[in-house]
Amino acid sequence: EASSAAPPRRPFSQVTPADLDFFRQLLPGRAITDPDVLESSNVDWLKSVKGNSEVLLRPKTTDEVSRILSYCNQRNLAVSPQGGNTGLVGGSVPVFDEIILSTALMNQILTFDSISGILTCQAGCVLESLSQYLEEQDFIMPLDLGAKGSCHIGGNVSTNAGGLRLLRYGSLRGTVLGLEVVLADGRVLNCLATLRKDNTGYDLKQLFIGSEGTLGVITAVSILCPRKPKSVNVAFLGCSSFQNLLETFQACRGMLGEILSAFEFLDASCMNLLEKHLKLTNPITESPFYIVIETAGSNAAHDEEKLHNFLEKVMTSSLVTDGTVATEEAKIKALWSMRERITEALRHDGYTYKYDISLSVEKIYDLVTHMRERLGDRAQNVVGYGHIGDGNLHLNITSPSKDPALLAAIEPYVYEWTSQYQGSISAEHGLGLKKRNYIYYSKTPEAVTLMGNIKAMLDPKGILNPYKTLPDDIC
Ligand code: FAD
Ligand code: 2HG
Ligand code: ZN
Repeated sequence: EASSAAPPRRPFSQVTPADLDFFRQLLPGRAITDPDVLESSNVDWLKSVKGNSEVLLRPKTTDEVSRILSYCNQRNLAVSPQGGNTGLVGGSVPVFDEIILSTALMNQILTFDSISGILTCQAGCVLESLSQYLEEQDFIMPLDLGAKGSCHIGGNVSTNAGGLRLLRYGSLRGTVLGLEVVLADGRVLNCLATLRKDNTGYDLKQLFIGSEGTLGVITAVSILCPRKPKSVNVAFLGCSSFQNLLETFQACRGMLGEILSAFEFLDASCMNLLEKHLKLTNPITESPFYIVIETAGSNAAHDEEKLHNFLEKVMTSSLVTDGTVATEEAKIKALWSMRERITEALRHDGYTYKYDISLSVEKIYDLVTHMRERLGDRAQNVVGYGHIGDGNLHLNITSPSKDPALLAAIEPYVYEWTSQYQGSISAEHGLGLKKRNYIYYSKTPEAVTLMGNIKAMLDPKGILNPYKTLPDDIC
């Protein structure tokens, strides 16, 4: 892609046999050079960015991470931190020969306090494993996303992932209470507090949330977890227009109030892809738009009554044309997969140009309509879905293969359009390699310069995840 094209390799050292000896001694059996294993760690989930690293390190402890970074910093060796490698902006894989530092073996739960609901764990714990662990104790993770089976909590924090429950439990900037981070020179920064309130000076952990591995390697996380709701309902509804969908959202907020835990949408083009590529069956009659509403509460009768009243209202007023409701787990899961598996369906549809924007919710779908008109037959599919409750649209455009002419018709138009309405060009996925140079569409030059100053202070040699997040003119 135009701007994601890799910049020239910076003058880092190259890994020598002596370096390999050091790593092998430090991490017996866990300094991997087998090309078959490296192959998958060098490529991102979308298979759109491919690095050429010859070393994959799998530390188990914070001390090992500290020794690795201290050594790499002295030797001027670049490092690309990697969690579950599900990131969507080319941030999790090396661009050239950066050493891959994986958290895959840092998967220990450290403590869980069942009174406060505070979980402390290593960064490499898989999100779904944490959810399973917590559910046994009647708690849940405050975040959930389609990549839960692979993504690591450290990767989630490093991208400040939003996901499907943000509407209810807020962003990781609120639920993460503490972090342990290894800085570029190997120093361990212990900010692993487990306090709801702590206004002693600057909140340093916030710097590492969403900084995509460019400022430090997160080794442990403490996070505030909600109680497991006793009653969960999911409604899958059809709407004849986006305007009706917005009005349904308004009604939903008013009538479901505190039990609303998700309000997500997909358009008919997404449904076609789910049917075509994943053989999923539309549970209701065909509609231009579909909504997934989840309620989570503590009293089934109360929740069901509220949901019933809401559904009656939106159906009698024709805001919603058809719908189905699930209360048992298997059906809830099936309905959720209509939303969670769109990204997977898109991957089967060819090369995908992905946009992840946030904007005032009334305007948000205009972009999809504009792009369909603008691109006509040049695009294979133009689809819109996302987190309506958070004002976050996922616009995805597919073509049979990479298509520079199509790309030129999409970018920078999409970014200009978003910027014109003061939107964000990356609502929840980050900038990584692919979007780093578009940062100015959402941030002022002064802000970006200050980001560069922070990077220079924390990582003066620039060894941590080079070519990512910050634009090429900054570092
Ligand atoms: P990786 O992909 O391995 O890494 C992501 C970034 O974090 C990279 O820059 C990497 O260098 C850095 N990093 C990883 N671990 C560390 C660490 N310990 N310390 C420092 N830096 C680190 N995102 C959303 O926000 N909401 C969604 O709903 C959502 N759904 C998704 C659904 C699917 C099917 C897929 C494939 C992706 C989805 N994503 C979503 C993208 C999302 O960013 C990631 O899934 C997740 O947060 C990344 O975690 P990971 O462990 O895979 O990190
Ligand atoms: C989602 O909400 C993810 O499903 C992925 O953030 C979005 O693939 C995408 O564009
Ligand atoms: Zn999303």
